[in-house]
Amino acid sequence: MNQKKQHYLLNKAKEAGNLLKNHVEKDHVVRIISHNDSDGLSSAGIICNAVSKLNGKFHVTIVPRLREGFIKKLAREKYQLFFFCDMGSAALESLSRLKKEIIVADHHQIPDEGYDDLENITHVNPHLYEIDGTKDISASGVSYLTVKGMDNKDLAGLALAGAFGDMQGVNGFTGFNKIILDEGIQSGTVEIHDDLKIPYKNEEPIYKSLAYTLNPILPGLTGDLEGSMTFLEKMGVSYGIKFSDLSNEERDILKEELIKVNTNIFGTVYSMPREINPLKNIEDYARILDACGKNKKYGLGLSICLGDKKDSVAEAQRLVKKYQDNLVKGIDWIKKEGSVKLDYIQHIYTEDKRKKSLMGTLASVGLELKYLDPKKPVIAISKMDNVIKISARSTPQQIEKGVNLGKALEEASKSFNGSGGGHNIAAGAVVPYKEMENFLNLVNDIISEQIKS
Ligand SMILES: [Mn+2]
Repeated sequence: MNQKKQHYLLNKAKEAGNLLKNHVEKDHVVRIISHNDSDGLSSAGIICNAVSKLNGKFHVTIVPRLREGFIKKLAREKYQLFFFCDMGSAALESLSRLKKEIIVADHHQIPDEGYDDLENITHVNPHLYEIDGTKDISASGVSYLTVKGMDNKDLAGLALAGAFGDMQGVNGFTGFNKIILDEGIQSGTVEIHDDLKIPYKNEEPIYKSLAYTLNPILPGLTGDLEGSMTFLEKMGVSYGIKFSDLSNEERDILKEELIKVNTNIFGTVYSMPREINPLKNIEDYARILDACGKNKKYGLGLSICLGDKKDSVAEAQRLVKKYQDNLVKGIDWIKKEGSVKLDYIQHIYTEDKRKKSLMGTLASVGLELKYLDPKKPVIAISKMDNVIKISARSTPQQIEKGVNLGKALEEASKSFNGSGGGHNIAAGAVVPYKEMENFLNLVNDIISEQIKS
């Protein structure tokens, strides 16, 4: 049963891969459009690597959302093949108007209405085969499946980085992600070992690494530089040195104490032995791409994926530092300010430029650290000129009760001339600023319906 579904997805991916190859062989420049997060950047990176390997050319654009206006602009371009990664499944009708051949490699929910087989679109999406696109495969995984048959199994690690970016590896990889992991291990490009799952072990002093640890969350340490210093001082470990410079004995003490804070801190660490630090650690790789995306340095993110390691990584790390600094401040803000509560949802709001790109993360971390009410989905709002950008986050417990944020935001945003959608656990939307109150009330009503039905 399960294997059959997997087989269908693999076949579809292969079909897309063959189409890609045919176009490259005809010397067509592949027009790649992808999303601006680490999954989107990894996806684009995977396709670019595959096209390069075939000695083909590509033209990439990274966007935060697939807007109608942008699709219209694409319709005027002369390319023969458009390849959409990490987006497109919700816009098939519009995309089909591009009239050229189109591949959509996405893992977002597919709207109930509006999916027909459109002749010029090869649509690769796990949801078509009842495979879970929120935890079993990300867009970078779908992209990897598309090109892996062309001698690209070395890209498995990059596919996993994208999965981490979409929070899929947090409790171990399952489904297709596990298959991709096994292929990476087999090809010798991915390794696993048990260790402390803290970021930037070779780059940052330990107290900072601890404060920057989000997966898993470390109560009292995550987002808290002082808390982390005190924690290390108490056990007699110098907080100012890097984890990689600790003695074995110190590492053991630290491990023991951290496990008391959160047992999940010790577990499988995924690495790519052929990469340089910090890309070697696949989760750090994902964090670096994320920082590139959030700072709109898409070219930088892609060049890292494409093999320009040293200079690009150094530049990306400066972005990471800035990002981590803002993150720590943001968590402190959530801790102090909390959220505004409605009956079924809660919201946080900012006009601060430094917080805007962090709101989704702050919502997740706030829920996990219980600075926000873990029983209610968080609607995180950033004001951009005359619209508000929304990142919504829920928890597995809320989903079990029926919460589906992707559907709620899609429906509510449409009612106010906005757009939105995503996954049950995480979703996004954009709506006019003047409709903010109405929008929140409608989301509140929709969530209440979801829970009751
Ligand atoms: Mn994604």
